[in-house]
Amino acid sequence: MMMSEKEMMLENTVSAYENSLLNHCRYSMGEEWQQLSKRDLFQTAALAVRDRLIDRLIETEERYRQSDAKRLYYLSMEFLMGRTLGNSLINLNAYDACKDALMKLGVDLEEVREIEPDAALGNGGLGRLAACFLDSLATLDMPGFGYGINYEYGLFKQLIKNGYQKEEPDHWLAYGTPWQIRRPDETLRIHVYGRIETPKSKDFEYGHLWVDTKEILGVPYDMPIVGYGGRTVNCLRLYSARSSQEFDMEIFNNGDYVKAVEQKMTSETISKVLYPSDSVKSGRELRLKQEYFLVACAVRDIVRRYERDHKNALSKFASKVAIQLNDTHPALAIAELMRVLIDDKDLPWEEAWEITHDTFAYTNHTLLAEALEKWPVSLLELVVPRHLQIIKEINRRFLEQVARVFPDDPERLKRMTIITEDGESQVRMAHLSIVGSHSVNGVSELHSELVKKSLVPDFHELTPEKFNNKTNGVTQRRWLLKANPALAELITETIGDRWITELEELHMLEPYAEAGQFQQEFRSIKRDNKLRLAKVILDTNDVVVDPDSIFDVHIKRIHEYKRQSLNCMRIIHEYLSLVEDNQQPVAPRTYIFAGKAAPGYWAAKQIIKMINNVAQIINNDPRANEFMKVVFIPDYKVSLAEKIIPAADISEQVSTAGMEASGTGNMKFAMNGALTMGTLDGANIEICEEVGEENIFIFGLKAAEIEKMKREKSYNPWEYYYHDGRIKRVMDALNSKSFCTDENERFVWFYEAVLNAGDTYFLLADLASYIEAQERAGAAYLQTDDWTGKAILNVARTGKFSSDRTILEYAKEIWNIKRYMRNGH
Ligand code: 26V
Repeated sequence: MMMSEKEMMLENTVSAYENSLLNHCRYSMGEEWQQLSKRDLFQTAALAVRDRLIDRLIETEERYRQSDAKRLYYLSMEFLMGRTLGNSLINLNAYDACKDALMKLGVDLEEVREIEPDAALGNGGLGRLAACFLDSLATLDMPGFGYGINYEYGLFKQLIKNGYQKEEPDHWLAYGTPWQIRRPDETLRIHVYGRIETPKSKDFEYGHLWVDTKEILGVPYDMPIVGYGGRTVNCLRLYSARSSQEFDMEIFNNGDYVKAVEQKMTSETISKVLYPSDSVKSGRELRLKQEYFLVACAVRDIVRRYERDHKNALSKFASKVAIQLNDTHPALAIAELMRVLIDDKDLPWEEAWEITHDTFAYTNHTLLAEALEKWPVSLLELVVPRHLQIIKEINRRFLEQVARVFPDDPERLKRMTIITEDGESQVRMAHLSIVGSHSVNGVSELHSELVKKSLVPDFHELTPEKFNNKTNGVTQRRWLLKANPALAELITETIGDRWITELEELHMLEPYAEAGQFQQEFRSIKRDNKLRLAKVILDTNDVVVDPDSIFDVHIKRIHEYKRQSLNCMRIIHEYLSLVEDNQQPVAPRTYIFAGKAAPGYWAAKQIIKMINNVAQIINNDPRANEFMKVVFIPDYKVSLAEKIIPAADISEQVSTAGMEASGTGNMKFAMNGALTMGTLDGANIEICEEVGEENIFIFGLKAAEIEKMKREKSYNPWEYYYHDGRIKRVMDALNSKSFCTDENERFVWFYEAVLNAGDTYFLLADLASYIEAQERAGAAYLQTDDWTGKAILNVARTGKFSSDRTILEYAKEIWNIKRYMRNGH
């Protein structure tokens, strides 16, 4: 007799885990328990968890299929997943069962978890957002799936040598990963290069032939994504590039064995390495091939799945499929879907266009000019000639439409064209994304306004209904429940556990903000977290820090606009006030930095060096010792963030107003009871609205003020320099030998960039206001009960910033997808 689904599913009891562990030890690892190395132990535990994920993955897919559910596909070049073991156990509600089973076998789960390498398949905010979204989709029982690239090398490992960043490869797949299920049967053949042959017959209007192409195989690997409660397991499908056997054989048969192998290696480089830059434009052929590879695999897989479930009815495609473009990186998907519908499915242009436009939606994540993708027409011609042809036709029709609405306005056509003609001809991927989508969203209220008013005002004027805002969020399962188990437990004891899936419930903590007992427990948890971090700092930096000092934390990618340098200037100011003016800071502080610089971003790397030099001088000055310490913790990544954020008292969010699209770290800190020191930028504005002005430290110029100063060219940094002795002293120190421990004139570039090159990031304009806000924060910290109350209110009022809320908005307003609960839930 067949077993029912339910009977087949593995249980989450201690004894079931013990069984699984011992089974995998023997039959997957081929070892005896005592013989397992640390890494083997991780592998074994992961396999036991994976079995359970697979049971539920199969059940979930069946549920969606039976309901003929509309599906959302999230296309992203980056998914910054971090570690999976602890997170999956928590979401399966099996953490204690697995922990106890391991304990019975003499093993500590916490230690095993530390072995797992981070899946660092992303650079920063954009990639981590994608990971938080997948967690929310699964938790909400929604059919949402990720498509990405299975990079063999994730984001580089950062070492700090002599104060400088050094990069090392992150071969995270070196030992394989238990979290991926290889699906060779679903391998796809992708075509690149080649040329277009125009057939003679006229009735074949767009059906040109794309011939002489090279073929690459896309092999899918599925990572199960379990939602909280374990009911739903969705998946993230990552593609590895492999060479196509036939093609290699052809060269091989011609007798050139070495060339055949060479060819094989070239195909496989496509999924070799994640581009480590999050803004500086690359324009490189390999990056283009990566973007196209993702898009070609995803679109074909999506169409295939649709056709499997809906025989011969492509006209209904957009009612069953939504595709979200995570920035413009996968924008070629628009051309690829058009190509499939026209060339492979023989649909007329108009019909194909309607389907495409109704299927796609685009999220913009940055206004920085240098991060807006443009691809040279000549490169597209080489790599994807058929797609270029399609883009040209999209553009021709689009400009015709614009000219109808705004006749006799050639300047407007120039501003709006997808393909620029002046100088080197280029395709503007943002324009393509807007034209090919029915929705365009920014990631915070301010940012979405700026998208409409400054980035693409002409597009907003043409199709205002497309534009909308979806303020980012983060998953409280990873960033509170998992990262801060003690605080999570205190919250659950106090208000119950519904906050885990409905973060607005945290409001129920408000009445406890001033309660003595609660405050005391809250403080003691924060102190434990600080102790735990102090230990990490001792291990990595060999610096002793005081857990009773203010932990003032600035962690994120290193970027000039994020202004780690502003923080650094403020620290120098505080240090000089101490040693030269004998002015002691009101409360001792530990300044904590972490973050990676793009390997080719010189200024960002110099900022790392500056922080490390300042750290060295200050940490070795006995006069400063009891008041301040500065540490730069190397190799920032998701698993390190999970240790740092719960230990923070102050969260530094100090970008030049108007430049940080949203920020998501800001939300994680507030959720863990750190007070934000921030400018009115990105989501800081909304955090301020939620937590209240009295529970946040806001300083600096506003976006509109900066915009005005830029427009009127009225900003002169020298005025601030001469007008404020504190500012002059800091700048002069950087221009002198004071912080050049080893190399003279190391920071003269900075003095020049700020004073003689216009101070692009308005550092001097904001420094005085920043210093004053920090003094207020220092004084406030001494009012222990008040401070704790503010910290608790920050936790209580961050309900809005759950990615569950964000996903529900996308689902309702853009994707039109629903929840599909398992029977009985
Ligand atoms: C651009 C490029 C250009 C070509 C090379 C590779 C590459 C990789 C990434 C990017 C764009 C990065 C944009 C980004 O990460 N934006 C961040 O998105 C977060 C999530 O919405 C948001 O919180 C941050 O404020 C925003 O900076």
